[in-house]
Amino acid sequence: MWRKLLTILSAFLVFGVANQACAEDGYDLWLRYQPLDSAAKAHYRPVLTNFVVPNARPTIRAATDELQRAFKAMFGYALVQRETVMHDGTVLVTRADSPLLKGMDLPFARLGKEGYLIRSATIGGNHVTIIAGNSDVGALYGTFRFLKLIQTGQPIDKLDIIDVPKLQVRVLDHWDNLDRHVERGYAGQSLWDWQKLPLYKDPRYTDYARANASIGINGVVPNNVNGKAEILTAEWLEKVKALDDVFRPYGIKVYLSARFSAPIELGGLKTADPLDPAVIAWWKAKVDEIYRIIPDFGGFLVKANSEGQPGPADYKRTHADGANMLADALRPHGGIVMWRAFVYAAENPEDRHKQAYTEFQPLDGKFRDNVLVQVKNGAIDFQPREPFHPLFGAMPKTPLMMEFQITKEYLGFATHLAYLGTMWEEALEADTWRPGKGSTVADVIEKPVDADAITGMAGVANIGSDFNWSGSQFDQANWYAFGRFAWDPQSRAEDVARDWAHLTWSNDPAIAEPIVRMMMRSREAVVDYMTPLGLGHLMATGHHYGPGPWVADLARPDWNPVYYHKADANGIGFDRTRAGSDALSQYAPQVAAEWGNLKTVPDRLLLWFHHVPWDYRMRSGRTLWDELVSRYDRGVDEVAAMQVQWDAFKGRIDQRRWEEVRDFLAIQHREATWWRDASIAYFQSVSKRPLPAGHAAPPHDLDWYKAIRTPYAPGRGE
Ligand code: BDP
Repeated sequence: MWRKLLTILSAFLVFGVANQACAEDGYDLWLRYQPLDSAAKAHYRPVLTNFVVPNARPTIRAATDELQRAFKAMFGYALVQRETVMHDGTVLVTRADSPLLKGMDLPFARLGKEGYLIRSATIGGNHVTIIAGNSDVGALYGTFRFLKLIQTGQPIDKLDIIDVPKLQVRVLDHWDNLDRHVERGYAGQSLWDWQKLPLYKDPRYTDYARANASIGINGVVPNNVNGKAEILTAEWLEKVKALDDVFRPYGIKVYLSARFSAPIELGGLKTADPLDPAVIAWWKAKVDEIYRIIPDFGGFLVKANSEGQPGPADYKRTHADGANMLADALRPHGGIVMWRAFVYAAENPEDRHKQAYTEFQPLDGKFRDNVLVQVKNGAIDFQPREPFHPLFGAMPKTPLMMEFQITKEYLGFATHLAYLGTMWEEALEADTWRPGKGSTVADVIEKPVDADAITGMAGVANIGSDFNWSGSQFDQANWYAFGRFAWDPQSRAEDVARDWAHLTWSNDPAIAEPIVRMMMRSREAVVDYMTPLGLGHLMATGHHYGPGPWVADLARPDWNPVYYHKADANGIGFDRTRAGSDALSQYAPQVAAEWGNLKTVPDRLLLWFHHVPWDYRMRSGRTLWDELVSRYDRGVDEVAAMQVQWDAFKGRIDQRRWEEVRDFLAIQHREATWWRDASIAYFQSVSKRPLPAGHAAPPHDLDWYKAIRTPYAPGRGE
């Protein structure tokens, strides 16, 4: 009787657990390791029965732990672990110098520090799979790639793969404050529970590190660029060290945002002048202290003289003076400085588009070689669409790193489905024409300015305490894509989307392919319903939530949307040609010629560079006004189409994630309509044109939209 009860009970438990495993919530990201069906198991088993752990170095251990975790989840039982001797079906995760690889002619010379190879081979008569790099982290990256092959149902019996990252520093910038508020964060609070660190290390830190390592991210800046100096005190450095201890096995270095005035705030000095000997000595001592606590510390990220942050200009010094002083302190330890070029001076009446170039370009060649200048993809500020930043290609003697924003400050926060891979691809494949045709932004950031120069890419993270990490299921794709583009800036957005869709949703093409199509069109939809035809910076004040094209009363001219669209009775758009601000002259002549000419400028950048009459005839044959209205509607229609597509997946995707996406799409549709209606109501009040036939009038008058207030929208700035 008892035995019977136990059987029933255990059956219930097993059933309960299995059921739970099916109830996905997004926590597992793209590392879901779904159980394989018996055909797939039978297919893989001969190649995958055991693995060798030749040593217990932490990174190799992390790799084999991952292998085991994945194997258990996908196959339902553990791999056999061996010490050295190999058998058929062994996976060998190791380094180039392993005695087990002795006498084999493997192409390690091509792998650099972090690259890997995956090779099906025969050793001592046994069929084995070698996953190896010159470093342990190479082997770890290879392991994740190997697992991806299985997750996506690829064959693994005749492998010959080599992959090497094209950029060295692949870093996530968290805009997280010490009180856990995340500036421009829409995924809950900061992941870093500073209050409980260093003694309590949330297991999520390990899962975060796994996710990063799986896509090759090798650096983390845990604190905001608008940072407090306290992070540099001994008490906080101990907390940072605790994070670093978790991240190290995953090949991830910790960097810190450094507040330029820290010598005053923490050191009690009267100045932070980068040429002052006491300031230099303070930073040197501080850096030495950091390395005593965190020996593999990566270096500093600095936002200086931008949006109220202190910096070298406070002492009439240049950005190079400031960056070099920190670089000198870091150099003996191998640390670097990532110095941001996102600057626009408070009193400068120059077109904001031009200011970073004006300030930085003359400093080309003046930075120490352990400084990277970190440049946003566009010259204004992460808008849904911007032309590439004119600094790319214009500082050939200075390592420039790309800064993308993964968090969607300007693309609908967490709820709008907007895959950013297409936006980044557009920026990276843009031709700078410097020095000549075919020199894309990707080429500029990839090609070291000299043999030892550093290269890199930074992404402003979209990660927080939400169970799904990124605020929405689809925003995980942007974290994933960032890693892929940082690894290889020539990646194709569609391939990346497809990989992600397979890993995250399903290997069934009937599900994955429509998802890829949704993703590929999604960013353009946002552009259409928020800022079509090259418009930009039209959002409401402060939190940047919702439309505010009418805003004209902010302290600085270039904080006001009216500054950007310049709509008046005659037309709309910012004239950046020679007749206007001449920002175009900061680009190579060929680029300036193409974009400066109404006949050749692409529609997508028209109003970014030109002020155009409302009745201007577009390529479509419509007037500019009619085209503008139809773009707004096209954007909203696209969201409606995504809703229809998603509804068709009902019952074919796990319930909880499906419902979340369905509801978020409904929010997106409502907000897209709000953007469309408010923008049309406003621009019509200026253009005084009737709406083209077939396009509905906004349901409310302009004042109604202007009166909308959302003071508690998340992610506010500091
Ligand atoms: C803007 C954000 C602001 C950031 C700033 C930056 O609105 O919160 O501090 O960029 O990049 O996009 O420093």
